[in-house]
Amino acid sequence: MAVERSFVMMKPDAVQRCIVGEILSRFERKGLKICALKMMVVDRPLAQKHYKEHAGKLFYEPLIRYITSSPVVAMVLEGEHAIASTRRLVGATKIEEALPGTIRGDLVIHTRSNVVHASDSKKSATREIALFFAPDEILSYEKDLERWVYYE
Ligand code: 3AN
Repeated sequence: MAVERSFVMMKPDAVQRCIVGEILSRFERKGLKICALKMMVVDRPLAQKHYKEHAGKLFYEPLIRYITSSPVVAMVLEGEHAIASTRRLVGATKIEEALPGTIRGDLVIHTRSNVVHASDSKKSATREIALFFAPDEILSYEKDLERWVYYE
């Protein structure tokens, strides 16, 4: 089984709009395991590292301002194909392409304030998890219901 870990972040607008529970619940219902979870303020240096591939783009400064504007909830989610699965649950970046049923398709109307981030590849997941979490903040544990989530 290809068990992966993804970095997922509920962004400032998710906290301000009181939809953290709704978003978290969608990941939990899918069967993803929460291995780390914390509320924090993203400072500018961390925001710049996280969004380094967007440096210089027109939306870069507003993006940094937005992600540092209010607390976020950062998480590590684990499961079979967790990276692709979380991206599909999250939905497309361009909001006009985010399908109903996805988090963005159901809860977002504007591309910048798109409530949630999820790693887009194994490389990004490894990098982003290390940026936001110390190794001892990430827990490995068994859940009894896993035999029902992963029935063999
Ligand atoms: P995703 O969050 O779907 O991985 P990225 O990494 O391409 O998307 O973009 C990071 C963030 O930058 C997006 N979540 C969104 O907040 C913002 N963003 C991306 N493209 C645009 C755009 N064209 N206009 C405004 N903001 C954007």
